[in-house]
Amino acid sequence: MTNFIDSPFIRDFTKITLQLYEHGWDERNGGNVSYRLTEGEVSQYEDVQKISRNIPIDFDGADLAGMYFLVTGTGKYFKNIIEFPNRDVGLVRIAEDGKSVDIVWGFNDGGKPTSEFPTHLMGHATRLKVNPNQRVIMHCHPTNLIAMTFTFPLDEKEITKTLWKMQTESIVVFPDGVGIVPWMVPGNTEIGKVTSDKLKEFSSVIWPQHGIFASGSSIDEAFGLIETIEKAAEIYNIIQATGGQIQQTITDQQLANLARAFGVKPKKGYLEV
Ligand code: 2HA
Ligand code: ZN
Repeated sequence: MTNFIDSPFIRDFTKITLQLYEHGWDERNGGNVSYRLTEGEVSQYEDVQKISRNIPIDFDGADLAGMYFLVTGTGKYFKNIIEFPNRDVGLVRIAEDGKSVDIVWGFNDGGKPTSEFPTHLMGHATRLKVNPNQRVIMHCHPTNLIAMTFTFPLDEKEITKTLWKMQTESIVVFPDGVGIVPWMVPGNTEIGKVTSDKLKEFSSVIWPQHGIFASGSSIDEAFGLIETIEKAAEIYNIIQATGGQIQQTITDQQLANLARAFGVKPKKGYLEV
């Protein structure tokens, strides 16, 4: 029997937290990731059957009772997770009353889940209603996207269409567009409520002058969504930095053609065709 630390879940999780760091999107203790695991996945590992601690959460997670989440710890640095997974990451199970979590693996220095955990849980609950395969919530600080939130109007339709037009791939990866919430203090249930409300219709949400909050059916999907949005923002910023003169772009009709060819549905009312 292998130990959980040697499982593919820890391998995939720690690989991505290192990549997020290496992209420069999770400086210091910036960012947080949570990954829903099933009972069947967890029960293969004998060393996750025991509850080491129970800690209260600032959120009523009754809808998620019994679910398991692998989650980054509060104050932990993404650059270190690969080296100290059982210290910087924990596997938690939402307790029956939904008001606390049982730590069943990790956080072995007395740590606890990220300050954004209530927001993650609200996000999981919302996205599970949209997509039964929902597994991952990923928050990070992508440089170009943050920069764009200083110079671009914070309008969902405008920013989505601009990001769609920055590269052919965009509309195929995020046909549902990108949501935006107002600037808010992070790490509390208020930003959680506003963000999860947006996640009803968008798979990712921009936190202006802060970063992005993205969801997905897998670690690769959530990461790929962020990568694609950030790449589009980078192209936008390069265009601005090189004079901003657009000679040609992808038209709304071309975006519609792309969506049809790839079998995706662009957000209703966004394309003028
Ligand atoms: O975990 O990124 O938004 C640190 C953050 C909070
Ligand atoms: Zn953050």
